[in-house]
Amino acid sequence: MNCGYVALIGRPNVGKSTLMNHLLGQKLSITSRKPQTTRHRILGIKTSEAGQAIFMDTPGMHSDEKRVLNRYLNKTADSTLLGVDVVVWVLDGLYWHEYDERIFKKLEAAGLPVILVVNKIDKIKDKQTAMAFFAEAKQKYPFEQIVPVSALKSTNLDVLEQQIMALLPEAEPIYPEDQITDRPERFFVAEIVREKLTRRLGDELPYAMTVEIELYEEHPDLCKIYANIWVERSSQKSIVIGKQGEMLKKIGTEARLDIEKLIGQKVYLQLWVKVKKGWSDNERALHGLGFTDTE
Ligand SMILES: Nc1nc2c(ncn2[C@@H]2O[C@H](COP(=O)(O)OP(=O)(O)OP(=O)(O)O)[C@@H](O)[C@H]2O)c(=O)[nH]1
Ligand SMILES: [Mg+2]
Repeated sequence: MNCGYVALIGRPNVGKSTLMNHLLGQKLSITSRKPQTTRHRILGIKTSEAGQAIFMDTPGMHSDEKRVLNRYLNKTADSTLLGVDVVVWVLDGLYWHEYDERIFKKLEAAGLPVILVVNKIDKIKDKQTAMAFFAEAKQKYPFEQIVPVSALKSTNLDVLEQQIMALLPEAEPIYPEDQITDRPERFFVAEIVREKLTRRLGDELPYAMTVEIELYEEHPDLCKIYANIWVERSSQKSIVIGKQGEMLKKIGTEARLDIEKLIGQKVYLQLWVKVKKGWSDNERALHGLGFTDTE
């Protein structure tokens, strides 16, 4: 049996989290149209007859390092390259971005086997251009494989999974076969609330929004959850609450339904919106909200 760690890396919004969820056959990592949706490294464990692949979804790598939060996200993505066995580099379609040069350098330095995944092929109509792009990519870097996929439609993911498995070292599984992640449920509860906020209000709310679980109480017939939504300005607070509280109610309902699915129990969810000025630029505030390490 093969077993090992697989880093999913790439620029924001290319579909890393969608890819991990579809490889696992379970929604674990939150996704949205807005870049920088993923903020923490998220482990997704897939055990099959061939062995165990431990995927690590990472925040997108990007060049804007002006804010403390952005630097934190890049550091998290970079540090994932330490201690993994295989790297899966995800691209959105058939083109390179100027920041990709930096990714090539990081990969060269890491010296790990790399699979290039060209994602969102459901949007690519021109096969000739695709073939030319793959040939060019082979010249650019000694990729182990170049695999076109559609993460969203689960196209070619079985092939990708086989290629990944073949590159993992021979080893016994690290995690029990029924375990799919290493984070507690309350972490994913906060993430689900953040997904609903990002999907509904991503354009209006900058990255300065985060979710903190204040109370998580499991009763035999109900799980009681209080969560704080932190924003930077009182104008953003009004946006989240909406006219007569309508927006917050919608977000709360959507989140509650997903949380109930995740934990398999009825949920009472109470959301509060709170203002903390300039948190995404203040190291101490970031730490207070759980961004405590560069894992
Ligand atoms: N058409 C199409 N869209 C996709 C595909 N994979 C992902 N997407 C969409 O691309 C957007 C970004 O997907 P994510 O999975 O959140 O991207 P990400 O790379 O994790 O982004 P960050 O966490 O921000 O770095 C979402 O709107 C997805 O639905 C695909 O194969 N085809
Ligand atoms: Mg993501």
